[in-house]
Formats: sequence, structure tokens, C-alpha cells
Amino acid sequence: MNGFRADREGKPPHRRGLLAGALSLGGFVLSGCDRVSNEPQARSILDAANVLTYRVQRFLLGAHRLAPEFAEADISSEFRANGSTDPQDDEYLDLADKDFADWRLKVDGLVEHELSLSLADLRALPSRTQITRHDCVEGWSCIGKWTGVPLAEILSRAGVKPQARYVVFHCADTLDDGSLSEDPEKIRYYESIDLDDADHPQTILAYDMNGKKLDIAHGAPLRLRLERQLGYKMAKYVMRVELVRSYAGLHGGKGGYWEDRGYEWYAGI
Ligand SMILES: Nc1nc2c(c(=O)[nH]1)N[C@H]1C(S)=C(S)[C@@H](COP(=O)(O)O)O[C@H]1N2
Ligand SMILES: [Mo]
Repeated sequence: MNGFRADREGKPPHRRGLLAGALSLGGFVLSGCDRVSNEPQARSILDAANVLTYRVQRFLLGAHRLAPEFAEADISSEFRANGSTDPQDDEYLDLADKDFADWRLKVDGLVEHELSLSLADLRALPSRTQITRHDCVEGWSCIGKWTGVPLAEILSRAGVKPQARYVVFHCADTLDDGSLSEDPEKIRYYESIDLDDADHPQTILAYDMNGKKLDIAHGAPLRLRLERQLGYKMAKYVMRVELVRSYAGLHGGKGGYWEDRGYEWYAGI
């Protein structure tokens, strides 16, 4: 097990046997991108997430509970792209022009060793593939297959300092700040998760989607998959992973682009 923190008890990452029940999902069949809000079962899961606090949810469900995984046949024929789908930032366009050969993932902040990793470096690390359902807060869902490096593999190589509590993802895409002010602030997408989620076996930085190189619409060259939370947590176009003690100093202080605009920081499903 990855276990970048000495105090964590490792559990085998592939507990597929335990998933059998979850996989059948009682006739919950999705084709394409169904509106999850129309499914009473899914709706109640989303509602429950709003009611239960982060701590209660963690206590009831366990820090290592796996999100359901699906079969190849369940993969949505079209996976909707949402939020930024074609960043126009100069820096990003230059990287994309060269097929991300010059792109590097920076890992810094409260770490023992800062890292700068190319896509080849990431592909040389242990990988995980998972077929999962993506639920957007707007009420649609798609099933896709993701391959990438478990975040824990990267963090164990960087060495997480004991003061660190959160992982911040800094992205390449600029959005306006969504305010109604005359001169809206331009801001790059950002997100954060805690170290329990960072250490979860399904938390991966994905470079492949449905068996192909991740495309620009879905976050090339690297995007977070965080399967137990809603879509907005899963930062696309990740450029930098920063270990911090607190996210209070990050933009609006709520831990993410959408959190600073009113959404929950812990978007459990
Ligand atoms: N960098 C970045 N990451 C992002 C977003 C974004 O606008 N920029 N949108 C989020 C939202 S709301 C969702 S639902 C998913 C969409 O992922 P997809 O385009 O692969 O469907 O990405 C999330 N991550
Ligand atoms: Mo979303």
C-alpha cells in the first residue's frame, strides 16, 4: 500500500470482491449521460451528502470506502465535458502545441523533496485503472475509464511533512470570477482535498481516458479523479500540486474555485 503517512494502516487497493454488491446497484442502469437527478436513488444519495457533515460521513462510510466501479460495457458512449473545455491561456496553448512534451507537474509546499515530473515520469510510476461514474453538481452523470498514477504514489516520493493537512491543485485554465462586478477578476481554477482523500486508492492523477490519451476537453494532460466526490472537485489541467497546512490563504479561503462561489468543500456522494 502507498501509505505516505506512517500512522496510516494500509489496506489492499483492489478490494474488488467487496464491490460486487455495489456494482449491481439494484438495476441502476445508466446509458450515455443520464440525469442523475431523475434517479430517485441517486437523488437521495446527493441529498444525503448535503445533510451529512463531512465527519459524520467519514465515520459512517470509512475513510477507505471505495466508490463503485463498473464494467467496460457500462462506459458512456459520449462523456460530457464541463467547465473549461478549451483553455486559451498562452502558457497552456504553448504546452499543448508540443503535445505537452515540455509540461511538468510541480509538487511543492510542505514536502521533503520538491518534484518536477514529465508525463513520461508519471507513466513510469505505478498506475491504476478504474471505471467510475462522474456526477456533476448540475445533475448529469457519465461513466468513464480512467488510468493514472495514484496521488499517494507521488506524495510518498515527495515526502509529506507532518504539518501538511491538505493538497491543493493549481490548474492551467483561467475563468472569470463569476462575480457581477464590472471588472471581474480572472482566476485560474484551483481545488483542495485532505490527506485521507489523497491517500485513497481511487484518488489518481489521470493521463488516459477510455484507453486513450486524455483529450483537452477532459483536462489534458493530467486531471484529478476523486471518485467519492462531485465533479467540481476533480481539477482538470493540473499544473501544480501543493501541500499546505491550511487553505485559508487560497483565494476566497473556502478551498476551491466553486467553494469560493458557494459550493461545499466536502462534496461527498
Ligand atoms: N481546471 C478545471 N477543472 C475542472 C473544471 C474547470 O472548469 N476547470 N470544472 C469541473 C466540473 S464542474 C466538472 S463536472 C468536471 C468536468 O469534467 P469533464 O469535463 O471531464 O466532464 O471538471 C471539473 N474540473
Ligand atoms: Mo460539475
